[in-house]
Amino acid sequence: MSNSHQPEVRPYLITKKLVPENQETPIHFINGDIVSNRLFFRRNHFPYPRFASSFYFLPIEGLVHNPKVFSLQQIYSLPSKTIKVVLECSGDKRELFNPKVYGEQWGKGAISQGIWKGVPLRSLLAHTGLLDTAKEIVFEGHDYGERPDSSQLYRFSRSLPIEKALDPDTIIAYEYNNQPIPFKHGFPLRLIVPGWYAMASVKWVKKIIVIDKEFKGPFQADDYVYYPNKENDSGKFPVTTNNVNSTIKYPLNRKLLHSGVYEITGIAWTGNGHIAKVEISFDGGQTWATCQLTSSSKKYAWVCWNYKWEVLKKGEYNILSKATDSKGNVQPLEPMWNRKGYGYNAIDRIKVKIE
Ligand SMILES: Nc1nc2c(c(=O)[nH]1)N[C@H]1C(S)=C(S)[C@@H](COP(=O)(O)O)O[C@H]1N2
Ligand SMILES: [Mo]
Repeated sequence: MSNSHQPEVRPYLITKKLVPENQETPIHFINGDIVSNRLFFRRNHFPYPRFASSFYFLPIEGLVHNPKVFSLQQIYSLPSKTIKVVLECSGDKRELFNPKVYGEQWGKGAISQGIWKGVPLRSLLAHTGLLDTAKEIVFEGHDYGERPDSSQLYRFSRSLPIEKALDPDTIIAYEYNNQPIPFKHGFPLRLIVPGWYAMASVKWVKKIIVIDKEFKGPFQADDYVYYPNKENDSGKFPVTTNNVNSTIKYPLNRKLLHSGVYEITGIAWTGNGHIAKVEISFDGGQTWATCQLTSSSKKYAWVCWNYKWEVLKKGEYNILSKATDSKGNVQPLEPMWNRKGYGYNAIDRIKVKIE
């Protein structure tokens, strides 16, 4: 409980847009490794869908031996898997790109983490079988609407290559943090693709279709593609795995502090293996010290880290954090600039002044 003379104060989401709803997590005020439903970031392309969840079935069709329609009860009764997963929007930290890019100007909070429970997609596909010609699996969401570039109606749909779809950790989830998934996050069924940027984790899954070619929907072929060139599409490639990354949570950027001892805290995450180490620099990256990881580093989850900083001398300090993952990926000093502003993962940087 807070001081009895003080009303309780608590953080809120940071509003970027209301319809469709885009709000970011106040990441600097998230303690620990589970983000409650209330503070989970929200990213939508369309207004929320309307459908009757009491009459919900999940069809799997297309290039399968036995097309099937699963009821929610059937899905709940199959052996489940529970995984702690970071979901990070590929536009997280977009506002930090230089030169600037168009698109929602996300700060550092288009990311959240929690515990997802569901049935491995491969268990459902084991019931239908896959034809030899199967190449990709398409997930259609219930939500639809117009895109900025046309008046045509599109559904939010994306595909996965067969290998990723059959990964035992790719699940059709029905619970978040031990509760039914909140409606805004995909109730009753959401695809969860651990290790990939969150656009892959399709909410409100309506239908699963197996196809024999590359899916060309606009959320696959136009958006969520890295375009390294400003003027043309040469060198483009799809957004998939989360880049190794870290964020300093405390102190806040541009804080005025007195000399003393501070605990600098943050998180680090990767889509490749797990976080191997996090380092911190106070001299613009010339020398690095190792941070302490306060939780064990697990695949798909962020790790919390801290560093005890004793600072006596007045002045301005640049504080940099740099994560390395178990596959040897290291955060770069500069991000890979791309026209739509995806995958920002440069070394995190704040500035404080000791006075
Ligand atoms: N059906 C559907 N699924 C979706 C989206 C969407 O607009 N519709 N947005 C995607 C994107 S880009 C992100 S970052 C995450 C956001 O999930 P959240 O709103 O639960 O945080 O959902 C993904 N899945
Ligand atoms: Mo996203």
